[in-house]
Parts: sequence; structure tokens; C-alpha cells
Amino acid sequence: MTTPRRARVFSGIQPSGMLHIGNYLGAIQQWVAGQGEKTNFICIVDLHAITVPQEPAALRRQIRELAALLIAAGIDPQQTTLFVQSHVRAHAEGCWLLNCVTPLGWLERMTQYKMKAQKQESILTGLLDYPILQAADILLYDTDEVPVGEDQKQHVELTRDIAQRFNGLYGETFVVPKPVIRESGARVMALNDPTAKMSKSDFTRGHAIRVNDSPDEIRWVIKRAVTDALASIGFSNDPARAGVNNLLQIYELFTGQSRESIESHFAGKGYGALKADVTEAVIEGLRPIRERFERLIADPAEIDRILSIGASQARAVADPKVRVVMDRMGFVLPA
Ligand code: AQP
Repeated sequence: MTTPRRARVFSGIQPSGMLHIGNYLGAIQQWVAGQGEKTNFICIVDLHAITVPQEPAALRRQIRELAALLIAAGIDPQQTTLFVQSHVRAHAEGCWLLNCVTPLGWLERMTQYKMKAQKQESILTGLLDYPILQAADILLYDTDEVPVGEDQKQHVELTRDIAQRFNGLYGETFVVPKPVIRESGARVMALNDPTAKMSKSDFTRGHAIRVNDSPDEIRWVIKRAVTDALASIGFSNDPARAGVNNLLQIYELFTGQSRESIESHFAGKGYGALKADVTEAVIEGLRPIRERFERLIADPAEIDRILSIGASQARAVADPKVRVVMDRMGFVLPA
């Protein structure tokens, strides 16, 4: 009897700036919780980061900072293959091969492309091609599950379409992966505007809480968080209550309490009390991450060592897969 294959999990994160609690609650917390039972690959997607202009020195610093932050947040390199995308050439090769089976119209429909393109003076070709590189990332690892925030759902669906198209053209080659999005934290909203997603690239003070923000900064941001005039505290899908709902979800994910107990805890209390408790939960939740991060970032050689082991493990999976893909497409493989 053959033992069933352990489910494969793949997800990526861009080194495009300091992480915010949306990245942490929407994605990283899920990745940490899922370690152990499945085979996990977490990729620092530096090739994706350059789809918008990056300053080279800042990018180099951010790649190591992101690695340190992921480990500080609980990614265990003994249980998860943690690596940098550009260290595994198969990702760029896979992207080119999949470019040549994907209709342009599929990319032009992508919401994230349309939104990001609006913010650029000159749109780089890579920005349009971003989801195909993401598809290559995922498909090269025979991934079953892609745990992401809701903003990435459309890209994972496109990955499924590309996998199915390739399998239809060249025979069964790719596992068709599914997005895994949890209910709370799927879309952490900006604290100064609960109609907008919290985003790394918005630097307005009050928009986001960064994972390494000081307790004073966290107090400042939550004190000014937009709520509403309804003065009652409960989880809700009503857009008019998005600010309060966002604060409650942040509280839920940092404390691990049930919605029921949270609602009874806040029953009859005002927004001042809500904000005070959310502030405390966020400060205490981020404190150990910030402390571990400070220790890890002081030793860049150790970070590079961990990333080099991760890259070897990733190459052992991705390199043979790209050869299979090329073989199916009719290339003569180098001996
Ligand atoms: N606000 C959010 N709520 C929940 N999840 C989120 N994610 C991002 N923002 C939120 C999830 O974090 C993971 C890594 O994201 P990324 O860095 O690869 O891509 P992104 O979506 O482009 O992140 P940002 O913060 O919005 O960066 P910019 O401003 O550079 O575009 C993904 O799983 C994502 O869903």
C-alpha cells in the first residue's frame, strides 16, 4: 500500500516594504498555523516586487528584513521551505513557458493590475505579467492549497485556469490548486478608511499598523481609527459598520477569542473601550515578533544561510518540474 502524498501548500509575499497587520492576519498567521501537517513552501517573491520600481539598496534590505520577520512571526525553517524566488531560476523559466499558453485577455481582466496600473506613471510589462509568474510559482510545486488574503483570490483562480489549459493542451502535468481564505482577516481594512484594503504601499500615517511599529505608534493609529456614529459593538457585514467590524476582527485574531465571547465582553461598552482593548491586544500580539525580529536582523549571515538551504530544497522540486513542462511542450532537453 502506498502512503498518500502529504498536501502541498505554497504561498508568497513581496519584499516591497514593511509588513502590516493585514499581511500578518490575512496570510502569515495561517501559514504558521498550518505548519507540520502539510509540506509548506513560503516564497519571498522579489521578482514580483520589481513589477513596480524599487530602489536597489532598499530592495536588498527588505528581502532580508522580510525573511527575519517571517521567522520572527513563527515560520520555522525546519518545517517550512523558506526561500527567495530569484534564487530558484525555474520560476522565471516557468513564467515564460506559461506566458506562451495564456491569452492576453486573461491578464487584462485582473483587478489588481487595473488598480496598480492606475497608480503608475509608466506601466511596466512585468506588472501585467505578474499573475503568470505567480502561476509558475504555485504550479512548479504541485501545490494543492494556496493560503492567501482575499485580494489574491482572482490570481489563484487564474492559476487554476492556466493549469487546466496546459493540462488540456499537453496532457496531465499540473495539480490544479485551490485558494484557502479564512473568514476573519481575509481583508483587513485601512484604519483611516475602512472602505480600502490595508496596503504596504500606502504610507499615509494612520492607514496601517506595521508589524514593527512601536507601542506608541500603535496607540496613535488605533486612537484615530475611523468608526461610525452607531455606538454599538458587534460583528457585521454592513458597509456602514466596516470600521468597527475591522477593529473587532483584528481583536479576534490577536486574542484567539470566539466572536460570541468578544461580543459579550464589549456589550454595553463604548468605542473608547473597544479601541483601548484592541490597542492592548495588538501591542501584546506584536511584541514578541518585534523582539525576535530585532535579534534576527542583527545576524544577516544567519538569514542568508537559512535562505540558501531553503533555495536548495525548493530547487530540488522546481527544477525537475520545469524539465517535465519543457518536455511536454516539445523542447529538446539538455543532456
Ligand atoms: N489588507 C489585507 N488583508 C488581508 N490579507 C492581505 N494581504 C495583503 N494585504 C492584505 C495578503 O498578504 C499576502 C502577501 O501580500 P503581498 O505582499 O504579496 O501582496 P499585496 O497583496 O500586494 O500586499 P500589499 O500589502 O497590498 O502590498 P502593495 O501595497 O505593495 O500592493 C497575500 O496573501 C495577500 O493576500
